[in-house]
This record gives sequence, C-alpha cells and structure tokens, in this order.
Amino acid sequence: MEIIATHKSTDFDALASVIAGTLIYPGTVPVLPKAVNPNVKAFLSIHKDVFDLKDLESINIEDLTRLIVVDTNSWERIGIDSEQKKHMNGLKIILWDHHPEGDIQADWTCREEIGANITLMLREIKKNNIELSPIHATLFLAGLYEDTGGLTFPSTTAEDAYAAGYLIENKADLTILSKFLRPAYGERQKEVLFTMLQNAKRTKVKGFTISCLIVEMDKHVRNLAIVVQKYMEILNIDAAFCVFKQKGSDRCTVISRSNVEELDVGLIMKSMGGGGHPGAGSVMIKSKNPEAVEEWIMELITGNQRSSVTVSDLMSFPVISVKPDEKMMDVMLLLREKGCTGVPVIDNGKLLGVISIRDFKKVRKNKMDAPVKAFMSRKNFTITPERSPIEAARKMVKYDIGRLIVVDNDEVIGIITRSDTMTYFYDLLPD
Ligand SMILES: [Mn+2]
Repeated sequence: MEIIATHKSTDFDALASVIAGTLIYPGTVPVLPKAVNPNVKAFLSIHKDVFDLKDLESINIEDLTRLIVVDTNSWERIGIDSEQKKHMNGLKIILWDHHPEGDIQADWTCREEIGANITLMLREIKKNNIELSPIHATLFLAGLYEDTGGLTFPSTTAEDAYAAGYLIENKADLTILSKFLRPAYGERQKEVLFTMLQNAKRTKVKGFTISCLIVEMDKHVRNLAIVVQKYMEILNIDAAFCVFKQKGSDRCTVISRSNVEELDVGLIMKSMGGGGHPGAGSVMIKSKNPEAVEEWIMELITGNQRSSVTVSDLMSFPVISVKPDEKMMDVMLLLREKGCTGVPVIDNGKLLGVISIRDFKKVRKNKMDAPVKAFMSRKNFTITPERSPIEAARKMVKYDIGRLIVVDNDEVIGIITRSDTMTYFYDLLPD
C-alpha cells in the first residue's frame, strides 16, 4: 500500500499537496491526520467524497510499501511516533517540502524554500501535462494563497505567482476560495485595532500628520499589516508606524504605512534594517524596549537620526568645480571629460550654485561662450555630511535636483548624487 501523508493541523497547502500527490502518483491513498484546521474542515465537509481521504489512524503501518510525505519533513508533525517508525524499516520514502530541514530521511526529496509547497508539486504536474479539474485548481489555489498571504508574504517567489496564474487559467473558482480561506481581517485583528484606536495619538512632524504607536500584545496575531492600514485610514493621517511587542518576546515588529509620496516609509524601514516600498514597509528589531524603537523611528522621520550610514559615507570627493566666469563651452567639455552630470560653481571658496547637464538644454548654440553664472541653478542644493541618506533623497526630490553639494562649516567637502542614494537604498553598495 502506498499513502500520501502530511502534517497535523492540516492547512490548505497541506491538503492541496496531498491531493496533488494522488495526481502525480496514481493509485496512492491520500491520508489526513485526525486534526485539521477549521477552515480545511469546513472545506472537507463539502468535498470529502470527491477526494476519498482516509484517516491516518485507520492505516496499518506494516502494510506500507511506499510513503509520500508532503508539506512537512518532521515525523512528529505527521503524527508517527517512534514505536510506529520501528515498523518502517526499508520503507521507500518520497518527500515534497518547503520548510527548513527536518528529521525525515527520504529516498527521494524535493525540498525548496518557496512560498507554498503546492507550487513545487505543480511544477511536476505541469511538466507531465496532468489535467486539473476546476475543483483541483480551486483547492490548489487556496493552498497557495494561504501560505503566501495571497502572494504578499516575503517568502513568495515568482514561481508561486506563475503557479497562481496557471491555476486561474485552469478555472480555479475565486468565489469558492474566498468563502473557505480564513478572512485576513477577523476577530483577533479587530481586537488589536480597537486597542490601537483607544490609545491612538497623532503628531505633527515635518509638516506630516503621523501616528507612531506602541502596541503590546498577549499573543501572536497574523495579518497586522491590514490592521495598520485600517488604523491609518480611520485616523485620516499621512502615515502610521506601529511597534508591535508580544509579551515575553525579545523583539519588536514595526509595520508602517504611508499615504503621501513625500514620506517614504520603505526608506525609513530600510534604514532600520527592514524593507518595503514608499507606501508600506516593515522591520523586525531585536529589542525588548519598544520605546527605544519608537524614538528611533521619530528621529529617522525628523532627520535627526543616528543612522549608521550618513551622507559622508556615500558622497564622492574631492569635488571638481568651476568658476562663475568660465564659459559654458569649457564646462561642457569638462563634464564630458570627467563623466559627471553636474558640478558646483565656486568663487573664492564660496559656493554660488550648481551647473548640470540639464542646464545646457536652455543654452542656444551661439551662447556657448556665455559664463556659467548665467545658467547655473541657485536652488537649495547643499546638505551637511552627518545627515541621513533619506534626508538627502527627500531634498533632491523636493527641489527636483540630481545632486547635493556636501558642505561642512561653509567648506565644500563632497558631492552626493541621486544615484549614490539609490545605490544605498537598493543595497548595491560594494561590501
Ligand atoms: Mn505549506
């Protein structure tokens, strides 16, 4: 007898993987442990006959010739104890899993860290052109969505997204699916949101209305990003930063959302070691002290931060500069020769402006012997070296300029460009 088994508290990814196993290995018996998740239970109450699932308890381990394990690699998680394992000597084992390594030694393994286990098995199904019914496609997509949070969890890979596309092509029913998947915003999320609203506070910082809130929790709650989103909408603020601290845990999770382009929360989370996008970001910080984390966030927003990386780390120097009376033609040749897109204009050590390639668009051909001072930009183009890359980026966006001159005690010491700051934010800094 050949069976396919999976982990206790079976979720949709596990159930989908068991059923996918029956397609990949025809004639094998799909088996479930006694305890399955409530949403899977609800799904099975309607679909049980379709899949003809057996209970693990009804299987005589001694009858097994081959065991296929999916979505786990731990004996304990399947519910097979050491007594039963004694009867499994010489048993052929096949393993499909997307978790870190466990204690099951298989004869054949496909284990990759990917969003959902069903994605791995779909690879095989696609390769062998195995036909999927709409019920299969719907169940598989439920598994994929559950384990990837609808393709939003950081563990999601491109292959998970392609697999979702494949399942929708094969007529996965999104209406049925949404009925069975646990709603992202449920009772526990509502409880957290209510607590947050009771303690809600708003602050004005740098012209933005924001809320930075510490939320202490008794237990782990999933999908807090949705809660933060709702919190920001209800308070009608520009951005929200929520520091979640679970009792007894030695770390804090910060989840942030922003409504305004000028306040890029992804950059702020990035400077704290996390990541994100302009509108959404998060970071996990090893700290027992949420107040210190809150303080750090506020410093990053105001720009008065102790960022580990400052403008002085990213700037280039020495600075090539030109004098205000130099001819546009000569400056053009200098920019070409040095390969820069702009240089400061300095007279007797005093910074007067910046001339960039963009300024040459305004110059007619016959004016190329005019002095630089006639065309240079006089916008607010300086920054001090101890400032953060975020502030530099923000200033460049605000004044629509591609570079800032780094000035320390009225002396020009470097130049930082848009691409310098981008290099930093996209982790392209050479180590
Ligand atoms: Mn899984």
